[in-house]
Parts: sequence; structure tokens; C-alpha cells
Amino acid sequence: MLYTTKTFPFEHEPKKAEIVLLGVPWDSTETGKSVKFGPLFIREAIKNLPGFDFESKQNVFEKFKFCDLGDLEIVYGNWKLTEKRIQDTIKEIKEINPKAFPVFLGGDHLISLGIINALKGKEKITVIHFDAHRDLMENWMGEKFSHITWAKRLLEEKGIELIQLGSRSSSKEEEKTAKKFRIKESLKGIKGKVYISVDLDVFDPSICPEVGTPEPLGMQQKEFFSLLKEICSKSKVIGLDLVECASDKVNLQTALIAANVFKKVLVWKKKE
Ligand SMILES: [Mn+2]
Repeated sequence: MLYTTKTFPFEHEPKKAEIVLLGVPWDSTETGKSVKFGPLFIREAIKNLPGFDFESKQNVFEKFKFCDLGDLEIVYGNWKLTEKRIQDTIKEIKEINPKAFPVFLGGDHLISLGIINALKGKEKITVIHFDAHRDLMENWMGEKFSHITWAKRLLEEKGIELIQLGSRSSSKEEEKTAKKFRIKESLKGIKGKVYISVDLDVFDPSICPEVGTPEPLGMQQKEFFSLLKEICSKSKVIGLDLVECASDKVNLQTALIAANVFKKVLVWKKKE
């Protein structure tokens, strides 16, 4: 008998899993507090999560088969090589198990660019971007690939519609870009394939204080979770990331909230 523990009470091999978890501890472009240990502490929070959901009376750990792949081995300071590793890893996951629902733990927000580019196929997808910031800068001190510029790079890709929710910190340039690309700020009319990217600084700093770059006057939990429920009920969610978690101890709020976002997506997500 092996009395050992893993992230989930019942772990399955990647081929048979319905939910696949991957940490991406990249934070080389972070301009605030380090978010390198986000995957570690969100994972610890998931371990302590009760699978049973009061509202729906279902246990998410019984609803789905899980597999925790661990963390991606990143190339510190080199986005090009790290992005290639992100894309190769996602490609491999999709080859092993095309139906698996991938969940990514960050890391700074630049990782979402590599992830979304790897996940998108020929069909149009909607990216729902929860964030205090627009992340639409053309460059950051000359650097085109940063956690502040990733959404602008994403807009340059084909077949992506971007919806930004919770933004409250921006620049003149970013507002111009938002207008030019007709970025939506509501869920009106959403349908089809949706990818959800959650920068935890979308929440008010009183709720999620340990983030890379906190911004006052943020979203409250009630508003956030009702939007999340609406997304899951109206569209087909194809992936989720939880980024910018700067927790540096176990059981701090930000990682706990991130674990709850993960759980609620699984509660509301339809079983294939
Ligand atoms: Mn942000």
C-alpha cells in the first residue's frame, strides 16, 4: 500500500483524464511582485478544497477524472523558448487526449498568449479576459512580449474575439486600441467556443491582495462568480487560466480564491 498524496484524491493518467492541470511558473516579465510560486500555492489550495458544492449539491472530484501534470519546465528570461515549450506541451496533451479540458496556473499573464495560440484551431474563439488592466500596450520599454502587452499581441492573431471584464486601469493608447479593435466589455451575445483567462487582480485588493500589480476598486466575488456562471451556461469553455497569483505562503486569500474559481468552472461546466 502506498500512503501517498497527490493534488487530487483520485488521479488518472493523462489519456483518461477529463481535466488536465498544468502549472506555468513563468514570471520573467512581471513588473510587480513575483508570481513564480503561483502554481505551487494554487495547487496547495486545490488540495484543501472540499469537492462538494453547496449550491449544486455535486462533488466536482466525483464529477470529473483529473490529472495533474505538474509544472512546465520554463526557460527563465527567454520567452521565445518558453512559448515553444508551452505550445509543444499543449500539442502533446491534445494528441494524447483531444477531449481533455486544460487548466493552467500562472505565472505572469504573458503565458496566456502562448496557451491561446496553441489551443485555437481554425474555428473562431472568444477569449474572456478578466483583469484590472487591459494589457494592450504596444510594447513595454521596447519589449513587445510582456504581461502588459500580451492582449495586444493576441489581437494581431486571426480568429480571436476579445472580451475584457473588470478593467479599471489603462492608458490613452490602450483605450484607443480597445476602440479600434472593438473590444467588448459585456457578455451580450456570447456563444460558441470560449477561453477564460483570469488575472486575479480583477478582484478588489481586499479580496486578492497577493497579486503582481494590485489595483483598487476591483470586482467583488458576487459579481465575478455570476459572470463566470453566465459564461459557462451560454458557451463551450475550452480552457481556463488563473494568472498573476503572488501568494508566498500557504492558505493566503489569492490562491484560495483561484482554487474556488477553478472549482466553480467545474461545477458549471457541462460534462462532455
Ligand atoms: Mn492585471
